[in-house]
Amino acid sequence: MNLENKNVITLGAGSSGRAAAALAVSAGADVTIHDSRDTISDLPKGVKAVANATTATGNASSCDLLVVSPGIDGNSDFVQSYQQHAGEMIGEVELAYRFYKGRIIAITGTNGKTTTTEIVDRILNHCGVSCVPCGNYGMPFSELPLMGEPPAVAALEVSSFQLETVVDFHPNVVIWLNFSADHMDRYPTLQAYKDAKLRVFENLDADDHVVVRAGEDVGDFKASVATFSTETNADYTFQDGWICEGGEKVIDLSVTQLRGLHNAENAMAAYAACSVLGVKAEDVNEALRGFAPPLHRCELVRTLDGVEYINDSKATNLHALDSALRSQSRRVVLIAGGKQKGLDYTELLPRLQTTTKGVVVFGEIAQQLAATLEAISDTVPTTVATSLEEALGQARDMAEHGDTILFSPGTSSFDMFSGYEERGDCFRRITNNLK
Ligand code: UMA
Repeated sequence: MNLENKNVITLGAGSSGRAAAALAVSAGADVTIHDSRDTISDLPKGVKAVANATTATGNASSCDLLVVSPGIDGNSDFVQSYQQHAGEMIGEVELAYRFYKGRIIAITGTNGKTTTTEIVDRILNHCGVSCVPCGNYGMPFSELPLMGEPPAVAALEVSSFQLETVVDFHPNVVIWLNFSADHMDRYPTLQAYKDAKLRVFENLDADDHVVVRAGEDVGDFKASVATFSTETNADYTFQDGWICEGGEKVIDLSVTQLRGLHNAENAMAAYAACSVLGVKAEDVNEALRGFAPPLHRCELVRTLDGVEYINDSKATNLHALDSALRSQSRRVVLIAGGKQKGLDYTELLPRLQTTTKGVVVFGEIAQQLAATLEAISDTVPTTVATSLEEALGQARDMAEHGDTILFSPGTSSFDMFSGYEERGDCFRRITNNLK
């Protein structure tokens, strides 16, 4: 892409907006970051900034290229005020794609993206293929083309927000892990959320590869397909702690710290995608020895008085919460709740009835959630807490030796925290201070 002397506006001064701006400057563009915040710090060299940006600022601005950060809704008046005088509008992932020369494994799905991204990264680097995890997790994709020696492969976690604004984006391998409701505060319908995600397939051709969970409805595309499943027939299946390929045991997950069937699926998908690049099962076995998933994903914080404390703060939607419940082998006291983002926990009531002995709810959604849980109150009592500290105290009162206190909120954290990491760190800190 030729950006020499082009006028570029990047919307959003977060990590992706700043990385996109740096990339555009390096390509010779005249770049300004616009953000509705009143101060913009850490500007890349050569980039100008406009703070306090509004639709009025957008109406008065024009550019050759508008690059929108994923967290800013492309349908908002804010973005549209800029788009009307922009030669082209794309997202940060599309911009990075136009400059990155390596191969791309694009990893999407509602849950498990980050763990899968980490496993791909671990396998490939162990097998001598340079790889960097990036995108929705790790560094913004736009940082890769600017590296002195860009990696041969980008393990690119892509969110629906990032996929909304792709145009030519064409990964070599796509992993589709799963799909369920999320981000209903951004999308008008579940189908709109899915349509955004499905855009990952739109430029594939016959030389490309798709790794998809068996039974997922992902429509038609041109690429070869490999399926995985812990439940049904597939190219990759799971038996006695082993990933099986064509029915034969090939990867031993018992030597890793990956717990639960959802993590087995993440590992299968990662292995299948790396196989496309020619890695051998024996090298993957070596690569995964001791592998632990990233923090905040069913992370065992400690065991106190025979009670396990598990931090699953990354569970920001109901599918993730359901997966966490499914993978517990002990009776659970659940701590759930957080931001009100239009999710209905009713669908989880049968699972809660079979797995939990009590629930503590907290956050913006607490009262609504307590009302939903009223339907199972004869077997699963619910209490309401006003803080995470209080929630842990109440959960501790309910738990007995041999139980698990599972912190798996099922929704986002932004009502009380800056993100799921801060929320999980807070849970870990309080837990570690318990006497
Ligand atoms: N902003 C405005 N006007 C608005 C809205 C926001 O100016 O109307 C500004 C904010 O003031 C802020 C900036 O936009 O300065 C934030 O942009 P952003 O939300 O895109 O944040 P980034 O820091 O660029 O982070 C984004 C992703 N964030 C989101 O998709 C919400 C990060 O994913 C990603 O890691 C990063 O780019 C690098 O690629 C985070 C995330 O929560 C982890 N993702 C969602 C999820 O996983 O559920 C999809």
